[in-house]
Amino acid sequence: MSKTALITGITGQDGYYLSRLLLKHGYRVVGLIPPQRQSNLAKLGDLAGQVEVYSVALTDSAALLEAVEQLRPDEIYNLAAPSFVPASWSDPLGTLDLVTGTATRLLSAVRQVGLATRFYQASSSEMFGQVDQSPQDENTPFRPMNPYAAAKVHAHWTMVHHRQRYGLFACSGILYNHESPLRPPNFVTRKVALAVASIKLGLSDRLEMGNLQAKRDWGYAGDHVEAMWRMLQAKTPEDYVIGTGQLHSVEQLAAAAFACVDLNWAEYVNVDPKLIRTDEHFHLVANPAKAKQNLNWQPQVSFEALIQEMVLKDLERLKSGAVTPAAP
Ligand code: GDR
Repeated sequence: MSKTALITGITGQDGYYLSRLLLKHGYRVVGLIPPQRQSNLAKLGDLAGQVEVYSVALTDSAALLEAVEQLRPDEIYNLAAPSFVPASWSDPLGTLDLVTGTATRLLSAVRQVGLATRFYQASSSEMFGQVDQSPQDENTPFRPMNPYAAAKVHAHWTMVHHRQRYGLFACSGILYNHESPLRPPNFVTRKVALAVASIKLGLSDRLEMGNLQAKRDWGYAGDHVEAMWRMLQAKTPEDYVIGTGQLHSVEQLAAAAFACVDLNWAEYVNVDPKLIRTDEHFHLVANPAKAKQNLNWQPQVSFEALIQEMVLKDLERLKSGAVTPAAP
């Protein structure tokens, strides 16, 4: 019999790649989608007709309990969260409620229903924050620097408590930045890809950026969701750092993207001081050795290949009118 997986945040980037992977493995995939977000299902594109939708408010404990009782999932992937980090400063409490509240309600439902449901919590490298060691691994302390990261730390510990106290098979994937053509344009990789494609087609003439010296460990979303799935197939529930182990600066990202269309980034990129973050960090890079050893997981798509895929996709979308050009 096929396994059932529930996914919160199914209409986001990771929801798409994870659904695709689980469907490939023969799962019945059910998205737990709040009623007001049903229209987002279209974002799943070709997968929309292959996944089931269960309409439920993620703030409603009783309704989530009922969902777990009815659907009897083998696995739950809790991906739902506001993902644009700076936005958490304008709504710290809302961020905490959504991130921690959803994880706590789902874990509590799993415990109450009493099935052997395996639980994945989407944690973030942002939890490490102001690090004094690089690269980071599963033993690096958390020193979050913004409300988003603090909320993710709380959700992470809630998951750990459920594992320790109630014996749940629950895992946390501490994921570094992971990107794809499905990234919304407010994130830097997609912002750059769309701008480069727009400039190449003569639809824009410059790109305003924040801190060009900020560095990130950028991987491919398709690779990172594979790690999520492998965590829940393992013998024991454990937490894993998932990243490429390679740091690139925003400047290197811009240079790589412009190079895809034979342009020189320095002729088009301006720094806008308003886009520079005050809570910036420069050293978040993964040591994914544990994932390699225990899960046999390794990233497959290089930084350059990822950026090229994103730029080419935006060129295609602009030519077909599927997206509007980047604002100059
Ligand atoms: P991040 O992603 O905050 O790391 O969180 P984002 O793409 O927004 O920023 C990456 C880095 O680029 C710098 N930067 C800019 N960023 C944006 N968005 N726009 C700009 O113009 C710009 N110029 C420079 C940023 O300062 C930053 O250093 C992502 C999200 O997916 C989180 O949900 C996830 O938890 C973490 O990655 C791991």
